Amino acid sequence: MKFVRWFLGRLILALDFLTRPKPINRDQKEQDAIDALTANMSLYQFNACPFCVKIRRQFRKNALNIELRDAKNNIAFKEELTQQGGKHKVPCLRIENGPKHVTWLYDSKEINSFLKAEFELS
Ligand SMILES: N[C@@H](CCC(=O)N[C@@H](CS)C(=O)NCC(=O)O)C(=O)O
Repeated sequence: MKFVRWFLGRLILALDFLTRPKPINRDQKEQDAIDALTANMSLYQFNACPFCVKIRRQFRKNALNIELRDAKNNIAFKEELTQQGGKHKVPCLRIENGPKHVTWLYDSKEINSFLKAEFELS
């Protein structure tokens, strides 16, 4: 079972690599404005999780430079996610709107809807 899961994970990563979307090219001013917004965000994720791959592809396609945090192998990130976010489930987008106002957005569909609304993606 462990091997099957490992194998499926590698397959997902290989398919992702072979079919990676090309990032859009914005003018520098527009990209800087988006980078300023995404600087307050980070994605807690697992490398081979299909839902995380879906979100990473969305980042890449839309040139969203959002920090990736490995919540499987990095104990500190795993604890942050569980204790501050509320559960050890990925993907989870952490959005910091000021030092005391942090949102932990779980579920790939919710994250994609948020990104579409926030950055006016098609
Ligand atoms: N419906 C969720 C499913 C997310 C999900 O099942 N994530 C798995 C990894 S693929 C997870 O976090 N499992 C918890 C764990 O392994 O500790 C989504 O679309 O984000």
